Amino acid sequence: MTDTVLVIGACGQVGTELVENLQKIYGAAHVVASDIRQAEHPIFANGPFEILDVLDKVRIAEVFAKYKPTVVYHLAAMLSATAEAKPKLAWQLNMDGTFNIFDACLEYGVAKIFWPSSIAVFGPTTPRINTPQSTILEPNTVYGITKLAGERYCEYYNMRYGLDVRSIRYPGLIGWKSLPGGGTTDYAVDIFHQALKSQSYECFLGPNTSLPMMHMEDAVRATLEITDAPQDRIKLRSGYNISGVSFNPDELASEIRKHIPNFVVTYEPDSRQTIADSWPQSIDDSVARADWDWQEKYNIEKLVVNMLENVSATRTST
Ligand code: AKB
Repeated sequence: MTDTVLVIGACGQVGTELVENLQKIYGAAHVVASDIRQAEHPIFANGPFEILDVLDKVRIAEVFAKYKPTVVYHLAAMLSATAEAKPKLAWQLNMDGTFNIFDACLEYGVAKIFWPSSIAVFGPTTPRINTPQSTILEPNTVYGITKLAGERYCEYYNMRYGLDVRSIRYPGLIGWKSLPGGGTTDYAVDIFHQALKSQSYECFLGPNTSLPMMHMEDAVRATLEITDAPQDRIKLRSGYNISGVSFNPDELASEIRKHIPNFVVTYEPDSRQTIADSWPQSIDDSVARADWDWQEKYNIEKLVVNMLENVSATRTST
């Protein structure tokens, strides 16, 4: 029997690309996309779509009862910068929303759930270079606190109730099919749009702020691979470190300049700088590599070429 997959928070940066991939794997009729807002991207017209607020338990029960999903991707969350502006709402959405979905998974017998963690679980006391899988976890952002608590609950629901939950710590994600919103790493997407539009960009992080990043294609593949991996390969039920590529805004700008020589970046660090300064610069993902064969494909050169080609094609077609 074909699985029925439910993607919650489907209209976000990861959700949009994940749904597109899942539709190819399972067939569009078997992929139920849901979000608190109405879908705009044409991909959602291919299959079922439901409005779903993860804080509304009645509506969650309706959607789970209607579709009886076997695999759930719960992506609905408030990201780091927005969460700092609305800390209480961030806690509610990221924590209560997660409990509601985990409980529904148990009640409706969902076979597997993917829950996204983030490099935000790390904090200023964490070793910042090649940050190991197991290390000091003292996040000082509300987003990081919810991701760390969420990871602990992933492990707890697995240990206590047998919920087959899988999770990775996403770095900053860079894709051209949808725009990010409310994150600290968003500059690394905006920069491509502005480079092509005006050959200039004002960056909200300083030039030397190195952060772990990843091309969206790698991130979606990691998400699908960890969710598909045999149960016995998933030895960690909190979040796996995964690494793509690390760079700072100055290095990214230099790489873009190889294709757009007149590109100019100015720097106006804002409150997101403090968040970025509390996160690692690079990640050691040897545990994910050993457990479920994780391997990234994009380095900075490939990533920049891919983004410039695709953002430019999207601009001329709209
Ligand atoms: C953010 O910047 O908040 C996210 C993340 C690293 O989880 N992209």
